[in-house]
Amino acid sequence: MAVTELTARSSGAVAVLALEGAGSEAALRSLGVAPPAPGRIRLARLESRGLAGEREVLDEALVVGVDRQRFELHLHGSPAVVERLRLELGGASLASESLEDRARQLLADAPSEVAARVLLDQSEGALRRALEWARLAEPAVARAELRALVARGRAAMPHLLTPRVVLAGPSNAGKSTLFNALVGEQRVLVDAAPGTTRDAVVERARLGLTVVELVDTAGERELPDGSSQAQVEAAGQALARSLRRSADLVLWLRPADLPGAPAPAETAQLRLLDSRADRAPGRSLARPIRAATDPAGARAMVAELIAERMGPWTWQAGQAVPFESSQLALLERASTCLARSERQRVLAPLLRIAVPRAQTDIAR
Ligand SMILES: Nc1nc2c(ncn2[C@@H]2O[C@H](COP(=O)(O)OP(=O)(O)O)[C@@H](O)[C@H]2O)c(=O)[nH]1
Ligand SMILES: [Mg+2]
Repeated sequence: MAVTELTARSSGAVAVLALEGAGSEAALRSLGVAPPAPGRIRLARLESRGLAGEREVLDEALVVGVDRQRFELHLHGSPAVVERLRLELGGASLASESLEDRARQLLADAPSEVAARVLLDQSEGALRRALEWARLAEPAVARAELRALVARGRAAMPHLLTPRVVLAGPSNAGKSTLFNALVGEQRVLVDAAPGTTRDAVVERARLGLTVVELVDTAGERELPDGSSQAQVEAAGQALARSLRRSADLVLWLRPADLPGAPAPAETAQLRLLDSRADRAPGRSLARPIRAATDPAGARAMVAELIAERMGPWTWQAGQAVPFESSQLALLERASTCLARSERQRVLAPLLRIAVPRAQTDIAR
């Protein structure tokens, strides 16, 4: 369950707290309130029960049933009451720390130094401060800020997640040899007999400035039908095809010493490499790879292709950057609501971003 304040803290008037997610009904009951049905509003006394079972009235509030797992408490608004209720609901510490905590968690797996610096800034509160500022700003100013955040987050996202690079191509093209050269150890069996690699092998490898998730897959080749070996290999090829679809970059190897092997067309996501180039001296090749004889050269070429695929990215120290796609989605929604000047509806997503995960998600 997430607890968010839908109104800015002030000394008086009305404060609105939203309870959302699994456990929100139970939380209401713990305050002595029967959860109202969706669309119903009930005036209720919010009570706390002390250790000895004594009851204390915290506030009298309008309790609104938004849907089965979402309720709003319209309180009388003293900050002390709001704070106390948040504590009663177990939401206070979560709300004040989750964005920073989340950034800190992701920091451990940052794929590059730049990504680590950006996540460090967010773990120190850069994004939270920007959101709190936007929450209190005039709608037009807030909207401009949200749009800038969304644009910045979109540009940053590919750099904050570890890119997946899939090695593909016909059997015996030299995929596993290149994989070993990139990972820097003899991780995968290399064999002259086609079909040696049947499942997918995944390793993290640092290439240039970026750590990538590198995937070696089973090669494409005609299979003799019927045999159990052919079935295993066919499953490996199907897996390879699905991994290629999810890749940020596919490196398709075509053996230079076997010209004419079919290869797909290049796209932004797929690059062709001329593998086993040392076996084809004299042929002019666009991207010669000699993983067996020149692993360092192969690493340099792949690092360059990855950098090209990621594109340029400028970033300023200390800047607020949304760092997860769920945050981007919420900010986009908030900015649309602001455009329609639905101030109340803006605040909910803006605040929800501060509590990005319900407790069930945290447990996972
Ligand atoms: N001469 C030469 N042989 C290579 C090179 N890369 C791979 N091979 C050989 O090609 C064969 C198939 O290699 P492998 O990496 O298992 O291909 P895969 O089926 O695509 O994984 C093996 O005998 C390798 O030693 C290379 O750069 N130069
Ligand atoms: Mg292989």
